[in-house]
Amino acid sequence: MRRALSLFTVLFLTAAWAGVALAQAPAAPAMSPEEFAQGKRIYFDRCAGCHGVLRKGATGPKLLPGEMRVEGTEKLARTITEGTVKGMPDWGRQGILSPDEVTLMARYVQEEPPVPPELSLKQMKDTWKVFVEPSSRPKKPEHNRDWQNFFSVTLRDAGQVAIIDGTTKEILNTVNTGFAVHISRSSASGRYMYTIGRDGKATLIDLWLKVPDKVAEVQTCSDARSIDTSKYKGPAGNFHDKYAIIGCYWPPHFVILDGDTLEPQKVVSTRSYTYDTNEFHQEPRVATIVASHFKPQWIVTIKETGLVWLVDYSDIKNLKITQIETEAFLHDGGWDLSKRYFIVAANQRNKLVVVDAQKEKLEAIIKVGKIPHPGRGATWVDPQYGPVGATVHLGEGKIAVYGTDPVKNKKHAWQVVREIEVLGGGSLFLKTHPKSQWIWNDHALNADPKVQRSICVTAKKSPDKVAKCWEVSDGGRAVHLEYNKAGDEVWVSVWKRKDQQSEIVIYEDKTLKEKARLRDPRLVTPTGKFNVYNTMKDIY
Ligand code: DHE
Repeated sequence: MRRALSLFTVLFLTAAWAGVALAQAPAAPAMSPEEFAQGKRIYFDRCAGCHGVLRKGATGPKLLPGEMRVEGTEKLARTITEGTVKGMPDWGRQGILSPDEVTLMARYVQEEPPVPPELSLKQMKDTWKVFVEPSSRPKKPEHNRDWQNFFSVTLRDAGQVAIIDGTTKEILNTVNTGFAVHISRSSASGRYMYTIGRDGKATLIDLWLKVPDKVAEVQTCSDARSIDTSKYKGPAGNFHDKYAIIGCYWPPHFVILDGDTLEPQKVVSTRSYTYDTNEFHQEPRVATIVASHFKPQWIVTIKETGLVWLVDYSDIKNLKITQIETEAFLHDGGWDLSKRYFIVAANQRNKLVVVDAQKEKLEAIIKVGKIPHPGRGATWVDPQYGPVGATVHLGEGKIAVYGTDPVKNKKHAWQVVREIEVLGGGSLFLKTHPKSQWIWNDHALNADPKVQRSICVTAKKSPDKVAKCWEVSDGGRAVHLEYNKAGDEVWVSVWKRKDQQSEIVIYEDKTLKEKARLRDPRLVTPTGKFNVYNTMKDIY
């Protein structure tokens, strides 16, 4: 007769098995505390975004110490130097990590990952600084510039953003922010620009000051990618510019802050269960956040659990969150033309998720190409299919165009209606404007240097194939496209290494002719560019 194993026996066997497994894995190579600290910093800067803080994997595979020790330092160093076909950058070959740093990282990932601390509201408040109190800020702009045409430009490796006057093309200020600012978002009024660093430091910039500058800052986490503001006016205009929200990778939570001062008000953990198998997840990171123009509502996407949370900010003491089950690995997204539907990439699932923000439910899931990466996407009216949206892809060279009008174009709604071939994969962003005849796209992460620095345009009138592609510069990566307020210029970053001179190239949209080339020693590694008017109105 089979006898059931006692709990003691099970525990003993499990412990013994774990001990054997551990004993079989080679020991991690020794590291000094200084080397470990350097590895921790480089891991955070370059690796955590894809592999996760706990190294349990996300966009990239898991890097658990036992398995890494089996791989060994030499093989790991080769991968870090050469990258992988699955999309890991060739850090060594690009010269971003020196050979010594590559070896250090190959050793570091064999160590147990350190778990960064959680952050309480009190700890956040301890980092909070107001440089100019709201009562001391100007009541109207202190300059005669068209501030709605300012651009906030990420200077990634300088830990700054540049505020550039889109009309005169002058750099008005370079503002010290968090490390490697990921995005800038405008307040509903447009007067303030909010930035979020990868290190979780948020900065509030007042564009009405004589020289636009930061008026407050706070650190709400140690790893973050998203920030937005309250864009719903409300019956008495009482929500405009009232709140900001920050989405964090680590700790996995979002934080609601006062819009004028960045004083943290409330922290909400995103740790919960995956939408499909209901397994607990320790590190479900906040990916894109967008603000509704029609309701006091933020759309907060939780990457690993595959849940889209609709956060009602009308009463933050009695916060209401609607949790919508969608698909895992949510990443970047934005509104459709009507701003009723929110569309986000589930990038590792090769899908786009569509949420109806009005009815507060999942509307559709669209199968697209390999690793879609829309940024906020591009939206326009197609001659045949009516209102459409589009995404580019990291994994293949195509733009997928899908219908977004379930009322007048029901047959095509949430179906891919066109596939436009571009120069190759590695595309990060595409953009258009209601006044433009073109859809622009980049290929910033393509492996071929010529393609990396090339962009293409497709005509809305004849969208079956790209109309023109060209190299923006003789080096670097051409990345991220943004229109000016009038919708007649397109700005493209030429992102070079920190020790090289990067550029911002400005094209006349109508003729595609180069209009200006901004070269300035202050433009260190420019990437994302955010025009105040277009960001405030969600025009893309
Ligand atoms: Fe981004 C948007 C995450 C790497 C430039 N990026 C986003 C968003 C997320 C995200 C979740 C959506 C924010 C929102 O809308 O609220 N990005 C990540 C990563 O996890 C990843 C893959 C790795 C990492 O370690 O950060 C990553 N991103 C990059 C880059 O390397 C880019 C090209 C250069 C840079 O400056 O870091 C980059 N990401 C951007 C930009 C946007 C963005 C410019 C905003 C696009 C827009 O038009 O709104």
